[in-house]
Amino acid sequence: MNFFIALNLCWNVFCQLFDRENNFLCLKSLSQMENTDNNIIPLKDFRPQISIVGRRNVGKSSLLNKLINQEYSKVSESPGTTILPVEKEYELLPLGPVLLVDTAGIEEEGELGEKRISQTIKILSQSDLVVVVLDARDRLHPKEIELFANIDKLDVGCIVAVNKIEFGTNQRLLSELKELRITHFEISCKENVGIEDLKRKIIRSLPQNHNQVLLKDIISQGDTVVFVIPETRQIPTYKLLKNQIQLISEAFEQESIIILCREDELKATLSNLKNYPELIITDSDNIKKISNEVPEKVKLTTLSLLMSRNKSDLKLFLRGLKKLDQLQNGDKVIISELCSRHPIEDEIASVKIPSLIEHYLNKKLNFIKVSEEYFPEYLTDVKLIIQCIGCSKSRNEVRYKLNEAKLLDIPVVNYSLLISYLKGTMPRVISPFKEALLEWERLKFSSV
Ligand SMILES: Nc1nc2c(ncn2[C@@H]2O[C@H](COP(=O)(O)OP(=O)(O)OP(=O)(O)O)[C@@H](O)[C@H]2O)c(=O)[nH]1
Ligand SMILES: [Mg+2]
Repeated sequence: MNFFIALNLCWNVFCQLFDRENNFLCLKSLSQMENTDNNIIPLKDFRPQISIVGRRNVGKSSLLNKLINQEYSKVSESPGTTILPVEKEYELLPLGPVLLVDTAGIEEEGELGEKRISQTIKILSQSDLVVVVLDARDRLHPKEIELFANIDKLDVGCIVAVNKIEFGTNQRLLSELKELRITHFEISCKENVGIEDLKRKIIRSLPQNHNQVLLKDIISQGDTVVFVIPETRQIPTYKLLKNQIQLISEAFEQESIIILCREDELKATLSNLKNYPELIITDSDNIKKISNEVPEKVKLTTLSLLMSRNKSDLKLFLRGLKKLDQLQNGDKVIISELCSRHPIEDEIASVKIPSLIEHYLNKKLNFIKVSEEYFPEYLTDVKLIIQCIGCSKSRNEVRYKLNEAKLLDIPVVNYSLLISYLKGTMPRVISPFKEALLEWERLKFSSV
């Protein structure tokens, strides 16, 4: 037990030494920390983002100003006033800090207009909630219908505000919204009508659990968790340290017992226990071996799957995985790297994954490795995206990348789920995650 108390103290120190900007543990001296602001947590990552979108001149900037009760974003009667996104950090009480983003209008013509639209689409993919503003006098514009379709693909929360209602509301607009099963709020920024109700709706609609946990929600008080420390010969220790510490800390907070051992100590560790542990966490590389050694009734998963779940959406990846067996000779598959600075990941992307897939399918595919911030526009007819876990990226950065794939309607799976599948350890590795397991059953995978 003393070990855990010591560990908890260490955790507090680690938290202070931890450079969140790079998501690495930086072993800086305390004096260095005092002299630099590198250890400041970028607030944007922890604030839910609410984006205000819509056509030009509908009153987006007026709404932002009404929500914060300040003249912050420029309002004018000429369409196209907001050209670049306007961000405002704000305490939306009683919820807390949020980031409000006012955007350029979406229906502009020409090259510049297109640029602004794609900028707005990128903003959508970074949003936790979107407020679409419509003009009460008009019918739905094709660009607005396209906007709703994109929001739908992203699975992001959306509130529709019909503004300028003092002019009367177009009945055809109302029936078009009804047809699309879109509920709306009627407001007037000019007359200050409906703003408070809209604000309350925004607060209620923001997703809870903005900062997800790695382990806490799948273990209970008194559970025993065995964490098999992965072989760190090739992977720099500092990269894994952060996640290992988070796991240990969450188990500690949950009043679970966590036992750390090396792979070659697992057998001895298990035989020293009176009962089997509730959960074993290991590494993708040794998952097959361990799953053969440990009885089926013991839940087993990998650290990378816990991280994937924390940073993204296992259900989305399962749907992408389903497409793997449908790939044909010559099909284009993107291997998408977010953390290109580690040579080991380079090797996984360019060698390990392609050869595992080609061996499994017995087909020759056209693999394209992409490590840019956004997928290049020339990428057409892509059958599958294989996404890295993004271990050195924040949850939001991974989410933006996945949203891009969603907007392009391309199925996406990530490294850890794909490797577990190819190694024949599915669905066992998702056994601790109820929702993912249900999705697996719903998709009715053929057994590997
Ligand atoms: N009558 C009336 N006018 C409004 C209302 N809300 C905004 N306006 C006016 O509509 C015009 C456009 O408002 P903005 O807030 O600049 O609209 P926007 O959507 O940000 O426009 P762009 O930045 O050009 O895309 C301004 O003249 C506002 O005063 C409203 O509820 N009623
Ligand atoms: Mg504006």
